[in-house]
Amino acid sequence: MQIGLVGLQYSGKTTLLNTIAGIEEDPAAAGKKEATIEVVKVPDERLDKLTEIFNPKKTVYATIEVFDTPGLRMSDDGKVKITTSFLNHVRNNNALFYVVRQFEDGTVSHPMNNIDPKRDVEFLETEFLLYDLDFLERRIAKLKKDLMKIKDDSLKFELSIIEKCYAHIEEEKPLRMMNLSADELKAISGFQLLTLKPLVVAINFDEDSIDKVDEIIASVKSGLHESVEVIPFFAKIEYELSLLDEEDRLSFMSDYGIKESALNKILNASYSILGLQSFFTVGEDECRAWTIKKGDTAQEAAGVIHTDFYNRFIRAEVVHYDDFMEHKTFAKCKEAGVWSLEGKDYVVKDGDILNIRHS
Ligand SMILES: Nc1nc2c(ncn2[C@@H]2O[C@H](COP(=O)(O)OP(=O)(O)O)[C@@H](O)[C@H]2O)c(=O)[nH]1
Ligand SMILES: [Mg+2]
Repeated sequence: MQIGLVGLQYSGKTTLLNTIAGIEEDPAAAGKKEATIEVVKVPDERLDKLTEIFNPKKTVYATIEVFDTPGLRMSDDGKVKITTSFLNHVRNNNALFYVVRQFEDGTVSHPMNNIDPKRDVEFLETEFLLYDLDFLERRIAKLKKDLMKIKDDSLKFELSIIEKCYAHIEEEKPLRMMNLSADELKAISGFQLLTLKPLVVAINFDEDSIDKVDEIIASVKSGLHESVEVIPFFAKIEYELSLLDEEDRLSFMSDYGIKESALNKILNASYSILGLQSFFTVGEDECRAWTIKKGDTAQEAAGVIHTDFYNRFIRAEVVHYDDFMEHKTFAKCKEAGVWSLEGKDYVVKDGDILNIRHS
């Protein structure tokens, strides 16, 4: 799963990525670096507790790939433009985080010259709408041309959906606001339409604006669909704190009034907008957290571990993490009746501990 940090140049994307990935950065590279991708470990206290109990040779956390897209800059004509290379990076992201800037710093220029996070969000939304509109327009023309040559029901179906999407975007509404059916979504999923991607807005605050966080978030939120999450973070402060040891970091964070780390906020928002959840596998060799979608079945979960487990699935042994922590061994879980043997259609719950039986 890949999330993309997108935004104007100097909004704090690279600082944010360095903070959550624990990278020490050369200040000279600020604002200029090419796109990078980091694999970020998903902290999970439940996995830490399971590790204490099983004492395995190896503990493997779930990971999420975070993509740092090169920022959009002002071009010679004084306009900020979306480039093809930018779009090529963003197209593959499963969810987008608009990183916009509230911090004031005279030494760091803003491509649009003044600080206005709401305007920056609107700018990104408008550019992405225009991109989708243009794409859909060209697709409609092509489908119509093809349909004159051949009568094909699947092409006709596609055209009807694309026209519906086009009409929606013409009203300046992002595609993620449409309630498309699973079939409709499937028909257009290959196009990587930008406004269809789940969205989180992340606002980068500085020390001086901590008091204004709620007010600014409410103002940015007011222009967006209710499904869009808006989260605050403090790139510079948190980057500096990330270089300290854990104890100092937590104590300084609370001094600043920062309740939750940027890493936690980003991961929680990602899991929530993408509808993800975790399950665990445990043993003396390895304790591990795996990421699946909410609603996935035991067989689908098995397939995430190994395709063979999917193909040769027989049953899944299931104990929920909470039950396991109460009883501490599988034998006691069985006695207490909280251990079960489930078939392939069992819907996995967040925090299930699974052992897959396969042939
Ligand atoms: N004063 C201040 N500077 C920041 C903050 N966040 C980022 N910066 C600085 O702004 C510049 C651009 O940040 P960077 O993360 O490279 O932005 P990007 O272009 O979006 O990747 C760097 O010099 C950062 O140190 C902040 O909250 N406060
Ligand atoms: Mg950058």
